Amino acid sequence: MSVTSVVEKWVEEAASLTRPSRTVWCDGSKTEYETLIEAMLRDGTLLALDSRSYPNCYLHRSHPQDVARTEQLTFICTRERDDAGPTNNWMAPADAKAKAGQYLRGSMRGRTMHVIPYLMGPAGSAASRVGVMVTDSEYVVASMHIMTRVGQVAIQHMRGDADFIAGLHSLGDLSPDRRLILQFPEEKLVWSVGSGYGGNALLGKKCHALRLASWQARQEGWLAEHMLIIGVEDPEGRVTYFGGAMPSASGKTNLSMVESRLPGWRVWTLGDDIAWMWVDARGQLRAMNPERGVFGVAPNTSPKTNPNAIAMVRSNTIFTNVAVTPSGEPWWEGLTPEPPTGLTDWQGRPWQPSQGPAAHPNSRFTVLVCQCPSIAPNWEDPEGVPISGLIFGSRRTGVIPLVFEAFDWAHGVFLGSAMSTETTAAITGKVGVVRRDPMAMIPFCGYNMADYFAHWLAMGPRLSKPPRIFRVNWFRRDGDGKFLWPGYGENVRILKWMVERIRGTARAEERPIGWVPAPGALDTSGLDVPPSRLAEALRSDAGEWLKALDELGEFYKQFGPRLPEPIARTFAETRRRFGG
Ligand code: SAT
Ligand code: MN
Repeated sequence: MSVTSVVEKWVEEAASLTRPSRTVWCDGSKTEYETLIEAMLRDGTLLALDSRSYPNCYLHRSHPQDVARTEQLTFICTRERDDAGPTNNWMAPADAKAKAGQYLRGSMRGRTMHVIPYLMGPAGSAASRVGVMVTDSEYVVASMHIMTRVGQVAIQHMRGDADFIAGLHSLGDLSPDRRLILQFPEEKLVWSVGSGYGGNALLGKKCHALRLASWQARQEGWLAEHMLIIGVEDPEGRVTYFGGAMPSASGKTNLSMVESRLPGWRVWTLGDDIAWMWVDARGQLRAMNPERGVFGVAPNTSPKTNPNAIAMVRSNTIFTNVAVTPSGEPWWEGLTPEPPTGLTDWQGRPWQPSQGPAAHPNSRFTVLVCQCPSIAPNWEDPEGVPISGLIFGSRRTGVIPLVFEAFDWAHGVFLGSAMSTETTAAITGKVGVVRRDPMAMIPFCGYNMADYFAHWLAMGPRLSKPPRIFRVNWFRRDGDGKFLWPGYGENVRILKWMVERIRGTARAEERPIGWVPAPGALDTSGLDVPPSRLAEALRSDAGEWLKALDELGEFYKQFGPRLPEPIARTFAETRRRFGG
């Protein structure tokens, strides 16, 4: 493989720090993938699953203390603390390197360092970007094969000798005490040590495609977002494209491949986690998925909740931290109504129901997105797809209605900035705690969040027809704790309303928070949701909202004068509309 001298020099530097016994350059070939799998089957890193029902599927069990992203160990390392902003952990670059350097010095002794040139985005796209990561984990190499485009194709897309994000990853000793995930946006650099799991270790994903890409996107005038991309096709065959931001493990993958329950309507999958978006010469927002695979949450994925995902993971899939049946099939909570007998849990122990879940709540499947039955034929279009609507969704038991639409672009940006959500097992820490998560980017925005809001606001005037912005909450419950809306396949009814809003045909009522579906405007045909229950799902209570706005005001305070004026103004207007 021909690489630039800058890449070679950086790889040599990484090797002189970590001291691997050999260095292997990855070419991304099928043979390379198979060789890695065989090696991991031999040393126990992977276990083969039943080859008849799950051909080419494997199970990996991670270290029990390395099962999710660790945000408290994740840092943005800019020269100026203010450039990371109050919502990010910050470390000065020199301090960060000194600290992580201790863990990385000699960390690859006796091991192989794999060099992975990877491309984020489809071949031939001006929006695609290159990364080069090194790692001492074969599991990470195999996962990167699935999640990104590895090999010469990456090098070919470099627009200069130094046009790449450099990523240094080492497992270290996997102890959380010696774990750091460090982003250096000014140096286009990532250092990650001490974790082999997910977004901590597959550096193309959150570290590159969100934290560093969001920094670059701001400088260059585009957006790197924690968003799915879907195309919603109506019965006449017209497709309307949406981007949708939702926090980790809150239904983004399910919505991205949702099987429509409305006759004639269907949803095409283009991406399930990350969208890169830019404004084209005509002022149209366009989006593409920089990834090639899905790293999806297994628990609660079932033929009912996500039939396309179930079909997608029946071959060529790496499962991580799921349980196994006696016949060697993967299993997780929710896959079947009752757990099969004789399960082995995610740590390889015989499972008893009294021990808690058999699969880890953040167990995952890693698989090519093109294996999804609903994959859009144009998902790799180098020009991306035109986006007509943006969706902000979070997980809230109360307060936030099922769906409503922003008055305009700036109001939509305000709604995104106001998002809060109940935490999930995708991050270490307590589950179910409400936390602020603007645009579902709190763990992933690589710079000062106040500047991020300003960047979003500045995109508006550049758009000839700004996408409509919608807020959704599938997770609202009634007084008895029951979900007010059935969700999953029925969410297509909400998407239909959005398409009709974009076309100007769906009716809505003006409320202090935005446009809410008018009675009868949401298609509930054949659905057992009485109008009163729907009204409850759509309700916005002034008392609840004023309290929520107080909490939001507290959150905004930390940004001081850096909070953009239109956000502060829209916040004040919303309070006023509620009589506050
Ligand atoms: O582990 S990841 O960060 O890739 C998954 C997620 O939390 O979205
Ligand atoms: Mn995600």
